[in-house]
Amino acid sequence: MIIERSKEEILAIYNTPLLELISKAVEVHGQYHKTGEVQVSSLLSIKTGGCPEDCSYCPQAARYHTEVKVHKLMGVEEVSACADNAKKGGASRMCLGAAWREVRDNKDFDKVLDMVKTINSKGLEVCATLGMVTEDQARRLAEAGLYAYNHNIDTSEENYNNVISTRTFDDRLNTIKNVRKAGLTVCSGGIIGMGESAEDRIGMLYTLSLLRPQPESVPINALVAVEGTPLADQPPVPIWDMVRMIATARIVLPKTSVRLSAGRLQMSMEGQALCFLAGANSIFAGDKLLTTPNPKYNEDMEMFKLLGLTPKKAFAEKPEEILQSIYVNTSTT
Ligand code: SAM
Ligand code: DTB
Ligand code: SF4
Repeated sequence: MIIERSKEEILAIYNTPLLELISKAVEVHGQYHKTGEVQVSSLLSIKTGGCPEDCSYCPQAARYHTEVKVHKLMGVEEVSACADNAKKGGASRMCLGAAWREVRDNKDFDKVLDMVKTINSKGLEVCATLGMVTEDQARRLAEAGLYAYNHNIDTSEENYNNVISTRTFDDRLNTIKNVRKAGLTVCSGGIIGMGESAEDRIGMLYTLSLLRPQPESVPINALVAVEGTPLADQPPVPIWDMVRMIATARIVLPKTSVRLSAGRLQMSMEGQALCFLAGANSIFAGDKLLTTPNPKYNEDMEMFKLLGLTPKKAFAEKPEEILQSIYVNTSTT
């Protein structure tokens, strides 16, 4: 059963003495998840840079002078080859990212729909993060076999305008609603390490925890501070904050897949082990995230071996109605 908690209650959980917090998170994790199983997800930037938005953490915003090279939308064949590689490497989920403010109904979108169809037919969970979508666009993605749509709320409602000014917190929630209406699973989380307060971190988890159903997937990113962005000089996130954030997410979003996302390059293996213990269900594997470096694939596989982790299979917890639509889609293609 999902317990509705106030911000104060969530803050109290976040501020629990660390070992007690981890111990509570371990208990919830064991109740709802297969401990020792971690999903390997693959991330691919299908359209890079040149984005009109002003997200202050993002190296892909056209207005900041970063080293990111603009790249137009990739071809379906190339994306299909990347999916084959990801699958060979043990990935069961693939996330396609595009540096768009929103999806437009044009040839590029048709191409993305083809990418989704192709990757879905390989038996991978396909996730996409393409900016704002209408209900109709979300439905077309669902029909193409999309499993999840990622659209992060990034921070608390109160802090949102300090981070992004070209769209509102409500715009984000509205896209999440559209995604839900189309029958897709929701992936929405945020970033820590942008100079936000503990209350902002909790405000973000509070908003996510109130969604009904709660998001199936919540990525927790540690800021990757990129030269040229307004947040370039932010100090790295202490590992203890990451562990607290993951453990708190685990407790207030008991059924959700909590994803240890960006920022692992700065984390020790011991630190990551604590994150898995505290309830992290997934990592992005591969030498690159969207535009920034990620730990080497072989090192991650060594970490799995050392910690006794096994990669999770695709569609392990798929809601019944989405499973049915996948079977319909794959049987007609
Ligand atoms: N343009 C789409 C959008 O904003 O929804 C999709 C791509 S965007 C890069 C996806 C998410 O990546 C952002 O919402 C943010 O949470 C995360 N992200 C971007 N840059 C990051 C950074 N430097 N460090 C950590 N996370 C980052
Ligand atoms: C998410 O929450 N994190 C991923 C995925 N969703 C799309 C993106 C991380 C991007 C990190 C910065 C970069 O590599 O450009
Ligand atoms: Fe554009 Fe997404 Fe980066 Fe914001 S986070 S600048 S919307 S690519």
